Amino acid sequence: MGKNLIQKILEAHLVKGELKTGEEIAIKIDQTLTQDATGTMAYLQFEALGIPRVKTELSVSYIDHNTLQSGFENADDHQFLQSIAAKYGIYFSRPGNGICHQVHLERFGIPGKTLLGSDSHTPTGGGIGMIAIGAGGLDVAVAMGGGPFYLATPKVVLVKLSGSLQPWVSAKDVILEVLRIMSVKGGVGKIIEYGGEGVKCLTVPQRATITNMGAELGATTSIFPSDENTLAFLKSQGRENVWKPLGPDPDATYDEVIEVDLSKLESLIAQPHSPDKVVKVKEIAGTKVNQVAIGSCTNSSYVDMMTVANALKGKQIHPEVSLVISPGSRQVLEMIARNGALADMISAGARILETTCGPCIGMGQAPPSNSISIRSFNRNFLGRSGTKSASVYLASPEVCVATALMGVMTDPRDLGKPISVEMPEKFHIDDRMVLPPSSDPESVEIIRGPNIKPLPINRPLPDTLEGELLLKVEDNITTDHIMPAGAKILPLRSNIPEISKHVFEVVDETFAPRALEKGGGFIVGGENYGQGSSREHAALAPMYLGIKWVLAKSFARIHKANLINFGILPLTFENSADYEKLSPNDHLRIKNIISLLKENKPLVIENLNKNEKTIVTYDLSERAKEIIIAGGLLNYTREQQ
Ligand code: MIC
Ligand code: SF4
Repeated sequence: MGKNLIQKILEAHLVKGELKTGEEIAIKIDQTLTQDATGTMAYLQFEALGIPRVKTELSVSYIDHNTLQSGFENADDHQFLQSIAAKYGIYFSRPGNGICHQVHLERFGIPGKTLLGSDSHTPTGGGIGMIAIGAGGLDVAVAMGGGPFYLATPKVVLVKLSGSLQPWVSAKDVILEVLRIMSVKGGVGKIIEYGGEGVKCLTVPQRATITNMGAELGATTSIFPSDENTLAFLKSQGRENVWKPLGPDPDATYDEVIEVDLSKLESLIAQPHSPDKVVKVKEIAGTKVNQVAIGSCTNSSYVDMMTVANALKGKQIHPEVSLVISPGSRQVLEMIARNGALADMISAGARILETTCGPCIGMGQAPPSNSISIRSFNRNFLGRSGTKSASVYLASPEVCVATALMGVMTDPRDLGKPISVEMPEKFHIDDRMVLPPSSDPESVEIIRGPNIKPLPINRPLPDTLEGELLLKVEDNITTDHIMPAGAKILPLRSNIPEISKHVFEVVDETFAPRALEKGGGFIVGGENYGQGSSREHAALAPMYLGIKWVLAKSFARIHKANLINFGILPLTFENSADYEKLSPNDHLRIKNIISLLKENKPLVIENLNKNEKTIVTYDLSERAKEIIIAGGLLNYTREQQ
């Protein structure tokens, strides 16, 4: 029987298990990436493993999230990361070099390889034919140490593209259409493989926009075949030597097939506060907009920037709109600076930001109260922009620039003659902002500023857990709800005692102090609990606050793995209707946990206030159970060593 592309790459990397849907497998990881917001913790964990040098083919540490440096914290983290990279054999992409996913695609991605990154948008690498997966920092630390990555064998969905994109319609509209069809939880437990005639009209950066935002489907990753377009991109980056053709067998089979006719697509937009609340731009055209932001790892490629610059050339943005633009990499910024496009942006009134995540993660440029902001980014979760009362929409750079010019939401077709930007035959190549590791690691001193606090260590799981239900939340709770980011909180990523004070702050400001006062407790959630980012702080900080289990209707993949890694039990209802039976402040108890887990039997929550019982189950591999019983992956790995 023919194989699909995913089966081929997974098989070539299989270390343990069998490729049967739902069964746990372990795969070899060729490359890793970290960014600074998750990296400090990942490298502290790598240190704790006691391995002298990374064992991957390539590991890169990027600085792109925390670059505001409004205090000493970010700058201290940068020094720590630079010194630890030099010591342990990791390439270091300096602040200013660009957003990890874009730089990795441009300079390091290789078709057919596996990439594990401590950032949920690592699947951007799928645009170049890699299996690129987002994970918690601890999983990435283990992979850097040569350990395999464990995952449940996903289903493979073929998104079959036909036709070609109409003028003014772009890659963002393709992924928004897939989000409209599948929803933010439609991809959980699945990998999305793109195929069909339509892939031929998409360049690597366009494909990367699509695989990047596949993270918003909850999918494990997304991938495109490696073909002539991949070769052309690698050639233009001076890296054609790493190209190889890769695709599914002609008789490959899939668990599900979704068809999208590119010719029929028009400009789409995701409404607040979820990337799947997608409508046609023309349905809401005319709505007044206060801010437009163009950039992020989703839409800041050379062609995106040139399209925006061409649309702005010789014009002025609307007087009531603030337009901010952040090119994705130094390569792109330097190219548009040299060819004059940057001057066209500046002249039109755009505010130019560093080549970093910036407003995407609330690092500056928070919009006004009750305003409308439209962004070429990938997430519009409540409060993520830094302004809780703002309404954030997501759309293509084409829609964004048209809106910035008109002051109201605008279908870019209204701008008239379409803009066509060719992919350059040669990109500007200058890797001097990527520092190779030291050839004399012994001599490297690791620099630790006062914001770098030691890792909190968890205790093994007790047999009886008793305490209070501290919080009950609804469906689709994101990691931005659990562990908010933004300019005030992100600098605390290497300081768990401090950052823990902000857990669930957007939902309930009393959560963290109550958890501390009561010595911990429990959380109940709805469907798709923990969707969004890979930040392990959404598990690590609750662990620090003493949270021992989270009971939800279902979990998002990365967050569930992070809960396990930090020894928090991810429980699910045997009967979803029991969600109604539990209320905040209920006093709860579970007994005989260890033996029941080992026997794979359901657990019973006794509600001591209401004198009721709730049966709860779990979907945990034997390894995951052992990790939780040990009190987390670090304890478990040490025990194994
Ligand atoms: C995000 O887009 O939410 C982030 C910030 O890049 C996160 C990582 C983090 O929280 O540091 C992600 O997507 O994993
Ligand atoms: Fe950075 Fe935003 Fe991309 Fe996350 S989604 S890596 S914050 S640009």
